[in-house]
Amino acid sequence: MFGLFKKFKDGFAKTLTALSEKTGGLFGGRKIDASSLETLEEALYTADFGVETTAEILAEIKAAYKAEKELRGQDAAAIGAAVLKRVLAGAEGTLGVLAASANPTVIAMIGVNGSGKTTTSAKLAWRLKQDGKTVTLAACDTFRAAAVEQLRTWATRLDLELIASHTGADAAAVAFDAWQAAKARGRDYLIVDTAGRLHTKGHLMEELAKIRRVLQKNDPTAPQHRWLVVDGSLGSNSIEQARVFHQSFGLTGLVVTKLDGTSRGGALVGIYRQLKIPIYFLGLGEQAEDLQPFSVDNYVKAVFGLGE
Ligand SMILES: Nc1nc2c(ncn2[C@@H]2O[C@H](COP(=O)(O)OP(=O)(O)OP(=O)(O)O)[C@@H](O)[C@H]2O)c(=O)[nH]1
Ligand SMILES: [Mg+2]
Repeated sequence: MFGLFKKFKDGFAKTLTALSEKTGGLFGGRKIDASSLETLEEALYTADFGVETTAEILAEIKAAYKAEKELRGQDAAAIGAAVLKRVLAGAEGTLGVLAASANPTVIAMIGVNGSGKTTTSAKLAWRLKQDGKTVTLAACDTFRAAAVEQLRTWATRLDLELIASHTGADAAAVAFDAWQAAKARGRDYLIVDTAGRLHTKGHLMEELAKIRRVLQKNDPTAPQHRWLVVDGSLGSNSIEQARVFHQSFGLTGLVVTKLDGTSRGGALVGIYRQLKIPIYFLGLGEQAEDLQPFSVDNYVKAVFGLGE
């Protein structure tokens, strides 16, 4: 759909601009030559596509160039897009698979400080509501002062149902109560916002484990989704923290945020390549509608300037 693609196109505009500036507009249609191949390699690397993916893209473009000296930039972009699609095979998360089996289906947002958990929780609740689902939000960041208010502000603005306590309250108790409320009201989804924590801080990681244990008293399969919210503008630096979160909680999905603000939009390729955890949504801006379901097709077209 054009509207969806436009979101991706706008969201990845900085990445595309950086790529085309560095390569002197290579994807615009001019002929490939040895030096443009070199600048392309550098540009892909700078945009954080990673060493392996960059090498694979270059190898295929070089092979095509060897066979066809009249190869144009657009052909190179199409080859790059095909490689990316192959690398990202299986990367699209599909929500809803579990939705019929668990009521409510619980989605826990976890991650380091400032990655976008609270914003993503609100945006996702709004999106599900637009889709006709019923949703409860649980304000389980009781650690940071003003965290509950931040989520409440979103909930008020978007008319979302919120279960919250006060700063300093037991986060697991809030999760338990929120689940009970969502159950009693027959809600489809419960979205649990949690406090930001460094993956290296044991006691904070233990709090997450407690939230999970307490939710499991209500439903042994909860939280069905354990999503790591990753700041995409930090690039591939997020891979190591993701590994640690994955070891502790068995992540089921990723949300990559702030991709609109960076020219390193290739980072999600490296993140997926290393972790092989499906990406459900991308954060492409600060408004509610800027949380977009991850589409490999749209992503690939947007970063390489293909499509309408
Ligand atoms: N441009 C842009 N900004 C975003 C996006 N997602 C989140 N932000 C901004 O990033 C900042 C941090 O977002 P939060 O949702 O508060 O992050 P958090 O993970 O809940 O932070 P803590 O609870 O402190 O750990 C806010 O200013 C958000 O508006 C995005 O996709 N694009
Ligand atoms: Mg937060």
